[in-house]
Amino acid sequence: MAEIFTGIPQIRYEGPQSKNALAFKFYDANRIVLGKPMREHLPFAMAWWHNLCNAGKDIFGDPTADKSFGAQKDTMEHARAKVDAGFEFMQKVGIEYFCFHDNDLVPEADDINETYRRLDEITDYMLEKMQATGIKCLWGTANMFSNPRFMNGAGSSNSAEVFCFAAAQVKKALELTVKLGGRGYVFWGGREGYETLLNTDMKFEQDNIARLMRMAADYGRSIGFAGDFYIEPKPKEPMKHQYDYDAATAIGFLRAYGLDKDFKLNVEANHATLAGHTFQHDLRVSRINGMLGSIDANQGDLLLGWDTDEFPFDVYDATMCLYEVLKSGGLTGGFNFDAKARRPSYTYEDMFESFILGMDTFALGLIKAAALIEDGRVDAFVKERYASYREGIGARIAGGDATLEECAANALALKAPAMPGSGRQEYLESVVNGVLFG
Ligand code: XUL
Ligand code: CO
Repeated sequence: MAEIFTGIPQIRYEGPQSKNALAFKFYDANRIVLGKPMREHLPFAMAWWHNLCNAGKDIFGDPTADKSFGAQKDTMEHARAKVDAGFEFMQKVGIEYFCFHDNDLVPEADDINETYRRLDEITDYMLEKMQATGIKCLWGTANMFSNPRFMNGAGSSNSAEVFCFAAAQVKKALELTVKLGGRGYVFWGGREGYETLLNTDMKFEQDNIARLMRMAADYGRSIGFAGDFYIEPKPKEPMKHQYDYDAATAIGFLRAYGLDKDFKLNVEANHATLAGHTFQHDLRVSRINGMLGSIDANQGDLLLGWDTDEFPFDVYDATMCLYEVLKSGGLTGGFNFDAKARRPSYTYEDMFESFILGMDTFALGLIKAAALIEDGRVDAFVKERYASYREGIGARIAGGDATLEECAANALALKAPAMPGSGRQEYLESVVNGVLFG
């Protein structure tokens, strides 16, 4: 099989002084951080859809990049060419995982039976490549938002026929995830939401989404899927309002429907910021609820109100992300670059340089988060801030032993509380700057 990315070498670590655009400056796979090599802290994944399918088309313009990889678009030959390109790419950039939607892999046929057949054929080919290279599947999912049948959602569709088609896609995508040894299975609620409540039975739609997820979990376990299911929260886009708005909403939903034993969250940076949170906020909400499973690593543009899916370069955000991941004891999933090069960055070199940027940013985030934890001043400050709950009435409150009368009696005896202590935000921010740039 002919090389596709000719002229692009194996990407290697050359260190921060390197000026070589096609080398890592910070991602050094074998460097030990907090007792573990970087590659184990950072199981990076390539998103099939952005890297191999997206050619820069937007609502105002045609594609700018050529992702045909020498084949006629929308044929099985093209599907195979994408496999060839994908595996060559992952090997050259040195990432060990990929994520996929069913229809990233093959063109959808008019008859779902034929789509199933195409999926079987392409995953046989992928499996051969996986065995030859050691590259693995991080997670699979079904695209239940592009086809017009899903205009009103999948699990939340008003049409029971559409619900069945969604179920058929989930069933197959789960089987393929098991076949490819995927660690996880994702539900991103693409159009699981509404445009207007005037035509929407919100309760019924949410009940039905939960029914679809319950069916998927039961079926997945019955065919030997031992990994985690994930919900990927997003507040809006494409729908005006999506049911899995943010981490807190998704966790509430999972608990309300008894799905929290099978599901965790796949937190995407740009989705958190669209919800009006920081990336770290949604990671923290997930972590403290034992629900932080996997991450879609990208970033948005805070001046824009949509999902730009940029490759991450914000080291502050990456540091705070890795801080949450380290405190969580790692991920059951990994870091999927659900990110695309900007439309004017349309060359093969841009594909590689995008991943180098993203991987270097997260490597820096890991190094700096470990340094922040080892430095200890932020953690010590937070611990000290709540010191009043470690003795006396505070310890009784924190232990769940105090009554309302007892607390009130304490207040009456004090007459007025002391000032609660400075929050020292500016000091803490300067500690972070010192760790990042000192
Ligand atoms: C869309 C998005 C999806 C999911 C998988 O915003 O993030 O690509 O990650 O369906
Ligand atoms: Co995503």
